[in-house]
Amino acid sequence: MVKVEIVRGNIASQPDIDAVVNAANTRLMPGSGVAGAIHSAAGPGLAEECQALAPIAPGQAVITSGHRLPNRYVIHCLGPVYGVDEPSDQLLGDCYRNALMLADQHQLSSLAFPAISTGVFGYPVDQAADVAFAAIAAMVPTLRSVQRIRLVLFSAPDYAVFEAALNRSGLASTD
Ligand code: AR6
Repeated sequence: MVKVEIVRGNIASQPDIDAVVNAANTRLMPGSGVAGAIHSAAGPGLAEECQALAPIAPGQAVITSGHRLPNRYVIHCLGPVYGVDEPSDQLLGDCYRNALMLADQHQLSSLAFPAISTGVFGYPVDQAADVAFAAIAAMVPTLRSVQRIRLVLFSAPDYAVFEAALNRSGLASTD
């Protein structure tokens, strides 16, 4: 049974989770928003490890260790720039699918995502939420190791949008 949950908070402060997902840039370097929070909490060792894995393409995911984060791993996903990288819904779904596949391959039991592409990359939050939960719902039956999937929303309005989408998706747990 896979539990899908949403919380309001900071992706860099999820100590009970095996891997956090970074809303990365193609060079896997520190940036603003999620990438800034993750790299500053992880320390410079993360950017050093990332150098060998860059560049990545929209929809792709790569895994590194968590360095000084409270998590064992970081899974870096490059979301689509809305209106530029097309088809954007497919590419955004690929981020969630590829991150979940990597987590399962590494036998992780829990993974936390931010709302990929909804900041600097301009993806409308309501559409991004539906894409995220559709991709997660399609992956859940294939997962062997992952048991907990958390979406971490920074703002109260984004949390409300993701809460409504989670309820529509049929993934909301009943406990
Ligand atoms: N924890 C959780 N969510 C956050 C946090 C945080 N600490 N900070 C921001 N958000 P963004 P993108 C929310 O811009 O759109 C970077 O500079 C934010 O409110 O981080 O995929 C990279 O280097 C928004 O809803 O990611 C790339 O160049 C969501 O997380 C580019 O921006 C994603 O915002 C990636 O853009």
